[in-house]
Amino acid sequence: RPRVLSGIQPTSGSFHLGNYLGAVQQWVALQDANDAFYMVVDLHAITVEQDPAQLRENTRISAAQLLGAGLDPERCTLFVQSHVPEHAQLGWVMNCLTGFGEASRMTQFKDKSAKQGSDRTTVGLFTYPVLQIADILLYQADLVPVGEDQRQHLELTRDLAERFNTRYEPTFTVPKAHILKETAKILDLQDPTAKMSKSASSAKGLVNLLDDPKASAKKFKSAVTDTGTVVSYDEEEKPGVSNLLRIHSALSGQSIEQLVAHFEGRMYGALKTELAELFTEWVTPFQARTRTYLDDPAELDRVLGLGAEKAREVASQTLATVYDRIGFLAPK
Ligand code: AQP
Repeated sequence: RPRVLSGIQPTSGSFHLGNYLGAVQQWVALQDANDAFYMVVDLHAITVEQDPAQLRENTRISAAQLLGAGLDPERCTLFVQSHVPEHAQLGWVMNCLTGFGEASRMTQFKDKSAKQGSDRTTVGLFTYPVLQIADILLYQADLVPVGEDQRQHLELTRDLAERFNTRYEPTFTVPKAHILKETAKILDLQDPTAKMSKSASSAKGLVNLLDDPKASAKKFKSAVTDTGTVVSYDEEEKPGVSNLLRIHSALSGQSIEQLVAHFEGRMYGALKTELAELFTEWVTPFQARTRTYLDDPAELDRVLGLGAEKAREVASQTLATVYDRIGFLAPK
């Protein structure tokens, strides 16, 4: 069975709708036909300053949301990145194989560091894509389900896998990004030229899954569209309406064509109201399931403990092979 690997940061407690539709929904869909490994990437979270108690809490909340969204620990391996020390270990090796210039070309780093200023930007934020390379290669992943913003990092991962395989000997599977066109870039509800993002979106543009559903419903109803009235799909001319149609389609399972036909003769308000209802119907049981895991910390710890054990079995083998191939003396 193909191997799947992906991760999500525990930085803000609640995931947002972009995280869910761009990544987590795919994770759930891929867990049956594949050997899937999913993790809460707390090592990545500390590339920006975190409050320790909050980070611990957010890591639990993130794992609970993944289970609430439908990951089943019987059908996939769910773990916390820092529970598997091989990530940091292979990360160092990959740092030493990555060119400073090629890492400097990562647009996500350029954008984020420009916003933060160089004194507040950590070296960790700079090498974050390199740690991500280690995350993926440790598991010999074939497929990495992510949103569009990760495409460039996946290209770098492929380059580094090939570089290692050529410089030493074939060791790593060269992974492919699994990016679904329709949900790869969910847009800010108030600024449909920008992606929905926890750090850049305004409160009204960002739909957090754990917020009061009534507040989220209001955000859909006041989403920015355009001055037209006809509900049709046109990413250039109607980015706001098209974004709402893509979200509806991903939540309802109906195609965009079916939705356009369904809304024929009705105005944007009808789409917004229906989407608000659809989201509420989905998010209410999601929140209840998430809460049951949060209310049972012993069960959550058990799931994450088992996951880390399964992950380490694979990760430690890969790391041992890598250490041998690069010429580290084995301890006796
Ligand atoms: N708007 C989005 N549309 C589709 N997919 C998205 N992802 C993030 N935003 C969107 C995908 O979610 C997964 C987890 O991402 P992460 O843990 O790296 O979260 P993030 O990138 O920190 O989320 P933000 O909101 O994008 O954070 P900031 O604002 O800090 O940059 C990934 O697969 C990502 O592609």
